[in-house]
Amino acid sequence: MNKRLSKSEFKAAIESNIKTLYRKTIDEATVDQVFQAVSYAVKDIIIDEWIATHDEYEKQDVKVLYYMSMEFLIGRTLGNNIINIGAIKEVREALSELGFDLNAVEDKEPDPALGNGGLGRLAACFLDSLATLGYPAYGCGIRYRYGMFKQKIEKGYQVEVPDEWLKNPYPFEMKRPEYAYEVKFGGNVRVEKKDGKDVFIHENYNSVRAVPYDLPILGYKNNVVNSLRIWDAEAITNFSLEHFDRGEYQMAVEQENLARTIVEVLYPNDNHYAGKELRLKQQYFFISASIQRAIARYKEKHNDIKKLHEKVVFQMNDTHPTVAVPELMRILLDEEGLNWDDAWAVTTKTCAYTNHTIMSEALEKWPIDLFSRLLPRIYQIVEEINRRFVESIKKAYPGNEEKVADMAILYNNQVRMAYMAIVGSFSVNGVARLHTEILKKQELKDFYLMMPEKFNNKTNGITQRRFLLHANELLADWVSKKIGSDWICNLSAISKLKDYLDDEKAAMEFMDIKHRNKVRLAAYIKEHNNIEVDPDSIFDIQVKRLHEYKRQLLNILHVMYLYNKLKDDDGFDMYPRTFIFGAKAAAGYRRAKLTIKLINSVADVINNDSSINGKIKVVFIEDYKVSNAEIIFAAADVSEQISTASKEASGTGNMKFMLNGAITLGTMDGANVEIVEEVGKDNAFIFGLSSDEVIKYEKDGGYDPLEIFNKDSEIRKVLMQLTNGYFSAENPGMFKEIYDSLLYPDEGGRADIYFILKDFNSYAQAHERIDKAYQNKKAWARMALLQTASCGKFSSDRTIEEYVRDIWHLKKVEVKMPK
Ligand code: 26W
Repeated sequence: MNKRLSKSEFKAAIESNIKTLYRKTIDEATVDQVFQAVSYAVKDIIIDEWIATHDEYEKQDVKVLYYMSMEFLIGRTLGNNIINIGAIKEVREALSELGFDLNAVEDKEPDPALGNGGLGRLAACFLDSLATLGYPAYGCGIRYRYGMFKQKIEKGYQVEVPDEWLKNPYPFEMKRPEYAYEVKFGGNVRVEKKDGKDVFIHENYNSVRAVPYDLPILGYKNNVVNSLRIWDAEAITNFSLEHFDRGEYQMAVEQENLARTIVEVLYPNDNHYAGKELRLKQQYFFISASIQRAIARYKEKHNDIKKLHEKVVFQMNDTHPTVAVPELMRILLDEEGLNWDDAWAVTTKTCAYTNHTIMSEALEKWPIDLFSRLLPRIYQIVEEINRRFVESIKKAYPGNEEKVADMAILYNNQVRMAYMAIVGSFSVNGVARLHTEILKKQELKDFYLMMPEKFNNKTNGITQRRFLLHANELLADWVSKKIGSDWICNLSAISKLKDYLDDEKAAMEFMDIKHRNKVRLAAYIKEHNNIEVDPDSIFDIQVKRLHEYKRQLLNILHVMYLYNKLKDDDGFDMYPRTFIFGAKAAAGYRRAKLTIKLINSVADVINNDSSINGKIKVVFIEDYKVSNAEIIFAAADVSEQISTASKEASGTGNMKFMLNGAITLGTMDGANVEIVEEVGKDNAFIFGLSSDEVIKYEKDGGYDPLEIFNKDSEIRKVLMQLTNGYFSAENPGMFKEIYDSLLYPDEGGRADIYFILKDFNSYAQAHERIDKAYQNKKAWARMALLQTASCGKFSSDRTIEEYVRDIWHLKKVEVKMPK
């Protein structure tokens, strides 16, 4: 096996691990135990490269990126690690000779789900690209005891089950107690004069010890191993039994509780701010620990803290890590003794901020009383940042009090985190061109006008190594056979496939692979849902978090409409279609959960109606997650990207589908715009309002869904079925809430705020175009192949190179290993 282990050595390592870990022979071992044994064998190989990488970083004294994120949705790592050390063939054979199947062994790994959706998965793709490109970087996050919940569907309803990913020891993590730091909460700040200077003393606080665990992040066959550092909390128990009477027992118990609760669970909200105190604790906990560590590391080699930004950059993944700004200020002021101006200059050259959403309900605004009680010293610093910023607004716009109200960090008894992130950063970026333009022209217009130089776009990307090389082996091999394997580390090379667009044999092979992947997904669906689906039908797939703006509701209403047509209209026919959904709803998001129930209720009726000859099947895949996503993307014909225009900042699922040859059915939203630009508008199915139209309706009104309801009998029929028990005979009123939301104004005075009825007909027409297009097999194959051939731009390698060029300014490092 590559340079260091032969197949037989690898076999020996697995057998020896089984022996030392479980006191068993390989013949007695379970697949779970083999998973552990293989993982430790792989880890053994990784360790040397891990050490070598960090030695090289030390030696070259490189600038380091700290990617700060509450979420890293890394998914299973064994398979990717084996690919990245270049040993997939050897390991597969070694295991097979020992009587085990690599895929089955991989299946035993828990999916580390330390993230919700887009933002967390993006962070994971970025780490993959950073390591592959050889850039020095740490991911900084939280070691949640429970990650994203597992979803069970019971009687059509979502049920949340805790995700115990640490039930068995996770073989790839390494505890690093030598880098533990104390993090303080609550208490009060006393000011003392010392040598004529104010000294701020934090007292009566509660504290925990933050202890890091490192996960190796492997570059592709380049010996680079970066670290994802996730922080665990432990109690600081340095009390002795004699002191119980002094109230220290109580203190110790409190600290135990604090430590346990801080890292207990990932908040399962995506795009929805809930304002929970524990969440703010989590934020400060991992940020304070990460920054303390970054500064200590810097000081090992450097004595001028004013040059921190030359060796360190902090990228804040959305506003969740924004306390980094005042925390860095605190350390520079209180611990390093800088004056305000110097500390501020360092901070604003070190911090950068990425915005991932314009949904107003996602914006973090912490109540001042909560914030100042939990983080008293940090709050003082925020006040001073705000005071100085308000002064600068007044200077820029004399006499304009409205600007102050619109832009101040502290306003209305709230800390507006996005504004603090912008003010404290040297770079502010959106995640797709349209999104960045909306930030500049609408949401953050005032900030853009005042500091245009900070704003820039970085269109998201995905790693082709997970989402093609690992997820779709058949296609990956085929692509490499046709054009060589350059695409693995340079996705733009995949455009060479365009030479095969009019090669019928190649197009047939491409579609044959798609078919085999559809058979694989069909088997997964049979096993998990007990539904038979036909791999010859069109696989039309929408997988992503469940959110009203993503409009799974539009999709299922359209399925109902098609079903009605099949039943009512003798002249109507359609190509068989399998509509596949996968989505988790936040546990407290009632309407999203009701939409899941609706999808399952519609599926029940349609799948059991033999009168439609199986023309439509509807499948809701339980527990959509990174590991089954890989199977799903590979099998898709149609990629549903149907958010209300302007609402989806970028989307990254759209890119994963494209990479695997699925054709986009979408609105002109997020990165869809750039996908269409790459494939050409004739090779995508685009529908619906533009973002400008949506924004105009939102501002000026003028849209009344009742007009559509009254005019259009087919839409009306579908909506009536939400209230007449057609799909919920046991409880006819069950979906009334959804019906009402589409027709009657909400508290904000608007109905159908995501323009579902407005876009319905245009969506239905796009589906008709798909139905027609699919029947021309040759043309469809060409179009599908063109998707894969055109996705070069959407590699996260490209995205990372742009971040490096414009924001981070890192240097590539080469790691050589002895042969
Ligand atoms: C405070 C609650 C909360 C939790 C998560 C607010 C906001 C979030 C995330 C920023 C939501 C999110 O994941 N946004 C997604 O980010 C992706 C990566 O940039 C984009 O592709 C998606 O369009 C965007 O919805």
